[in-house]
Amino acid sequence: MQKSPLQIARQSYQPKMPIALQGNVKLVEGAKTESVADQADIKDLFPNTYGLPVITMEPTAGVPSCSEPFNVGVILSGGQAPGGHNVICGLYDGLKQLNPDNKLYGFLGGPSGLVEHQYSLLTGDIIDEYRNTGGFDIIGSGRTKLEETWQFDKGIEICEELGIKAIVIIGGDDSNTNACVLAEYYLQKGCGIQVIGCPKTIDGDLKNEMIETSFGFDTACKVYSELIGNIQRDANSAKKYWHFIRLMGRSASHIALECALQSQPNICLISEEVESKNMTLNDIVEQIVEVIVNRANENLNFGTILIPEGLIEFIPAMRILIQELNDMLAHNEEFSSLEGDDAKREYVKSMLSPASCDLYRSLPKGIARQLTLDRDPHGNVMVSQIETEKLLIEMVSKRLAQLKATGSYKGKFSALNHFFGYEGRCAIPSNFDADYCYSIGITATHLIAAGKTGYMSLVRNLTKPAAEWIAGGVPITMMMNMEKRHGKMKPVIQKALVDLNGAPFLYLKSHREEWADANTSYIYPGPIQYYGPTEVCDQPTHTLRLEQQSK
Ligand code: FBP
Repeated sequence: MQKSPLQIARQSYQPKMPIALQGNVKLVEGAKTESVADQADIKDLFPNTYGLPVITMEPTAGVPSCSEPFNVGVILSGGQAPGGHNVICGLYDGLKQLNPDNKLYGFLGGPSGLVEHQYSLLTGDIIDEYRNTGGFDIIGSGRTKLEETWQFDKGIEICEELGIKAIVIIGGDDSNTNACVLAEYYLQKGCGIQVIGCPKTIDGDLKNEMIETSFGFDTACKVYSELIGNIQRDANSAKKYWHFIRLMGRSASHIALECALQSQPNICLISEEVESKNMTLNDIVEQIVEVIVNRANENLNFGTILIPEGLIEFIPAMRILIQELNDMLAHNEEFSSLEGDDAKREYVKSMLSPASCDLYRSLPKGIARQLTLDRDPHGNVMVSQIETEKLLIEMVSKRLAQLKATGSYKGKFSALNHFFGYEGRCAIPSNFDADYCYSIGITATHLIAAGKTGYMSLVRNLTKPAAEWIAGGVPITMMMNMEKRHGKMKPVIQKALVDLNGAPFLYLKSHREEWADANTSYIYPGPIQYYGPTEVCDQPTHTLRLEQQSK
């Protein structure tokens, strides 16, 4: 594989680590825990993994070692996030440090690798190729859900064949929920296989009292913010375009919010606020139009608007429409067999409630079609495929034309659309993500060596220098509550949406009028720096800093 000079340099970067993980480690158990809500139900469903204590790792004398060698299997689950390879490198190094005969197997293509017995042995040569690199290509990822007992039993078969003592699942909230279900099942079966989760997702919505941030969020937001900054400088130079920029993040608006804090755009929509204010699509359009008109009055016919990818689902009427479509399209062979967009459109209209039908008809055809595309494995619409930024441009443009006709708008409106998602998910991890992920991997090894199961690898105190980070384990049941999925109540890790009373959102709220109207208050963050002064290279996200400062 040919490499750029930066790739070569990054291969020998040694991630910074907490003092506690630099030598031998002892595990200190705290008090027993409770789930965040629905304690009786969660306890009932997880009799063996409920109430476990939080674990903290402390340095102790001696060198890390274990006399009996053991094997571990690792799975990458869901969307790519920068740093995943370093979790695996940390796991590998941690295992070899404990006993050079320990082995690490990678299950290929995500959770399906466990079920279909697709795996490869990860050797030192392979691991070295992937140190501090972006992507999940070392073993691949996938979105198969591990939720049925026949899948769990197939997992036992392969683990017994390969002598695997523990499975590490690197994933988001759903994958870690499934990790806990698997841990519980294996305890009930008495097969002795441990399961440990690791907190991954660029979306930033796997966080709580214990998990300060999911890995990948830092790098992805820095990449998008660089691109937004570049666009802002272009906008401010040419002074002729409005840029509508949609950002990945699925339901939560954490990415859009963080990018706004880093780059100070003229407008940043936050889905959670739209929902709390019960805003319609027209309300959102009016809000954008007001800023455009005000800026046009100052002869500023340019600007930037950040749009979270999940926005459309947070508009109450749209949510009802999408829910109706989800229900209608679930395993609907009649719909799938229809030929052509027009036939499909007519079918959908005939099946919707009158209110949803009116809304569906009012949407541009392209957007309406995107709403009926294939669902994800959870039966949800894939928001990454809905071009909300184009919908907003079309609606804003129509509204401005009306205002122009009445003489209340005299500006020029020329808009460009962008969608940033895949550009950031496999970037070379920032120092923060490279360090954080490596520590998550090492921590997971210690949890396994100590016989723990049903835990998520935990590294916290992340706004401090890496040496002061605190490593440990958090019982996954502690993060769970009951939620409705496919019409049934299920135990799931609670997803963290943007907190409208939280410091990051309040910062945006207190500055957005100034950012909307100012000639320019843009920040141009520039690219991620890997080498140089610590205040340039090692800073965590604004979100993390503001959240930790407000505690
Ligand atoms: P995870 O939740 O699995 O980490 O994936 C996040 C994400 O990048 C979302 O931001 C986005 O909506 C989705 O994946 C896109 O999925 P796909 O990779 O299947 O297109």
